Amino acid sequence: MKTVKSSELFSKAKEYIPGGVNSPVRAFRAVGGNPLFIKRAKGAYLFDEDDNQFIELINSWGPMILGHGNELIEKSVREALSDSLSFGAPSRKEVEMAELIVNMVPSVEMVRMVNSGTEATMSAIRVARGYTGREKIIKFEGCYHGHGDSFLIAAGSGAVTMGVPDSPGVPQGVANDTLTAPYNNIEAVKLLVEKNKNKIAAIIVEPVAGNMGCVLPKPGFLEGLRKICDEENIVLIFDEVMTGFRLSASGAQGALGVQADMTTLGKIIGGGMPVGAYGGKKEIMQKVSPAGPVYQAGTLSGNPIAMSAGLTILKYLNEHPDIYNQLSKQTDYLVKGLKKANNLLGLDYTFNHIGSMFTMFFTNTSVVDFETAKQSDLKKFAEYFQAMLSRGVYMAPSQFESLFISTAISTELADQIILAHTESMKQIHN
Ligand code: KE4
Repeated sequence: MKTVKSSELFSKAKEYIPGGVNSPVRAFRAVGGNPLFIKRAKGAYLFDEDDNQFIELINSWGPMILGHGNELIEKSVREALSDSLSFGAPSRKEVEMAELIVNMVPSVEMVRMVNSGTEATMSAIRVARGYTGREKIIKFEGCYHGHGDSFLIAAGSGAVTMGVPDSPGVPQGVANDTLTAPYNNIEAVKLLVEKNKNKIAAIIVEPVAGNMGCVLPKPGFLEGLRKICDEENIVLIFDEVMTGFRLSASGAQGALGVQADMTTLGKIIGGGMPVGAYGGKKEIMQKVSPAGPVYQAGTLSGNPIAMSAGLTILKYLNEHPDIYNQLSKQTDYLVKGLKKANNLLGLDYTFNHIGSMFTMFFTNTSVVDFETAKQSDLKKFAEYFQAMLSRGVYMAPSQFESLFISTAISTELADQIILAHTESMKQIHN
């Protein structure tokens, strides 16, 4: 596969951009080799600067659920362009967008638009702290909520001590207020709550985890969190930046039937444009400036071009809920084919999947949290990633990411992925 132009671009990029990329996971550090520089995309395909073509299972980390170059979304953006790119003043589309999100996500009664998932989660915990007057939060190991200081925290020693910074630059003072528990471990949460009585403002969780690979909540886990939060007056925040409008027209909450007090959103709601949002119960959201004292702001929040793209994709998903059954069926077909190929090779790697999200873990243990996800053979994963890339299938360059199916993945393309997978697994297990 020719990669001359990508390699040249990567060398130049590293002179001007840290690591040559604007987001670390794109640098292929976990899989080796140089990243490919993408020139354009259409439907289920990415095309790189050396004109290599790939069937892609990243969907830009979630947003492109309708595939690349969706005519409706692009038309709405083109039409909006002639009215100027940004006003920095309230606009009709922001009201329409807020109303649509409130109508689509039952637990959201009010919503504030921001520009990324990170902004959404940072803001949500500030509001939860302002609303409760408490300072500590609980997050789960392996869940990622963006790069806000409060979230870049590893588990402290023992399950009941404070967190430790997971990155230089995160002050211990911030880490002291972030407690961590293993995903799916409700007993650990109860212990933390007992040890920090009336000090915990919020529990933030990915209702279906995608950032340690796809990990599903065990039956009773989310319900257990809901119960604890009700009993202890803790704000339950579902970080649905990834699952929002991915697992159903009302996200994981709609698919799994557990409601949050606050919800953070991103990715799909921008249709590919930079958009995030946080929302929840009216009594909580009324705390947000200028309605209330909790400050949060943003120059490009509710940007009219981004709202045009977001309105178009959300309206489409809201009016075509059958899409989710179609995506689930297609994902089931693909996962079945991948599993069958593995079985014929005597391999029993673990698959986790729900709706149009899935991950194959290079371990045969069941993966229910970050510790079990980390039992995966990362060297094997890297070999697999490169083998698939060489066969024209572009996957997430990390074992600890979920893959996504878009509506552009037809049965024919799924068969091509299964074939590439079969050949790749033979190659790396010889
Ligand atoms: P952004 O700030 O990247 O828009 O969103 C942060 C975020 C928050 N919450 C969840 C559940 C998320 O998955 C994310 C971002 N997801 C990663 C992919 N695992 C984005 C890819 C990247 O970091 O480049």
